[in-house]
Amino acid sequence: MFIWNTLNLKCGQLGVESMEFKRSFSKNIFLNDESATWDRFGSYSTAVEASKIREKIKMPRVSGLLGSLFVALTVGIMGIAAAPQTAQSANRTIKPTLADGVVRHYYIAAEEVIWDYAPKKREMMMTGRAFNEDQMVFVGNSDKTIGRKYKKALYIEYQGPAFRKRKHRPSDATRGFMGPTLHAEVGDTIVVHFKNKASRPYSMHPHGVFYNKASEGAMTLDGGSKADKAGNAIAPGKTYTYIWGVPERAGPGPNDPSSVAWIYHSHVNAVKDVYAGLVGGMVVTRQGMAKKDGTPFDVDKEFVTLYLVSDENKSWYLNDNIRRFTKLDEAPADDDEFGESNLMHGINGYVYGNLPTPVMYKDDRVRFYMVGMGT
Ligand SMILES: [Cu+2]
Repeated sequence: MFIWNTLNLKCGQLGVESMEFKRSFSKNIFLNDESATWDRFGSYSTAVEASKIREKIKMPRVSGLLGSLFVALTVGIMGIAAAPQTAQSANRTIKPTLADGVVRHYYIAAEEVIWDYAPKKREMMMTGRAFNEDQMVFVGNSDKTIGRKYKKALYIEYQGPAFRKRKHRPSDATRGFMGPTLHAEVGDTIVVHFKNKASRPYSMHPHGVFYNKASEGAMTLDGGSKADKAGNAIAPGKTYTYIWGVPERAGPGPNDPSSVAWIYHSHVNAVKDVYAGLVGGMVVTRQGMAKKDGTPFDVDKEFVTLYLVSDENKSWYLNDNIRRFTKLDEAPADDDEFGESNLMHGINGYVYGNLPTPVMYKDDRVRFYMVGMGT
């Protein structure tokens, strides 16, 4: 039994669906040798969480007209507060979107890495065997084809403002080339401290949540002051603070489960940036339904999955990849086969079943957030 919900989002290129497996459905499936990895990451302690949940439910809920007033007020305050864009000054002035919300800080860098679409080097959907001829079109490296590895730019999460130590989360095992999943409860404010460690300008632009112009993270031609445009494109080496409110409309609707998914992505050139790899998920939990970390308390494990044909022909790094991995100097003109070889049909950046198996246990309550972009 599933619960489905579908949202059609404003960028037009994207649909998000979230699917909840009921307890009985997850019985003994997907148990395999990767379970050990998950154990090492730890699992949720249900007893502790249950007492927190009870406390949470007793909390009065700000809603309706009062809630809207709070949003309007806070939005007004944020509009003024968001102008100074250093991390330090922003930390002092940022308020949660609703009075009982919290401010959640994330430290995220854009970094150039070599990504492997098929690290298991085998077809893992059916046979576990070496790639056949048809599959080698996409994953085979030759003088004229790039193969399974590409230079990409990805969002990488760090522990703090020094951007020195990376942050690791249980969801890392399956999120592949997606950026870290941002979590928030309705009423919170998300603060992203973004550092561009890549070689060209990038940004972070969210769907679903509230932002003023300075935190939109998109190249737009709608006027606006210099301060309004400061977050549009962050130059290499620079840092920027994006402030995103999480009003009620960003959360689940009345018939949704306790959380819904959105995405964020770089939007200097949305198409080229996303195909370069700069995209991540964001989960908003209904007010009163979140654990301390923002994840929904009625779910034990979440998997964010992005179904995307990564068109490496449209990535900023196509020429880099050609020079690095082939004997060509540039993309051959009118060569359909070359173009085809760079269309990577993947889930979270893994092709042919190379996505690490999502592991769940009997009685786990599991939620999949299924995100589709591109074609
Ligand atoms: Cu978008």
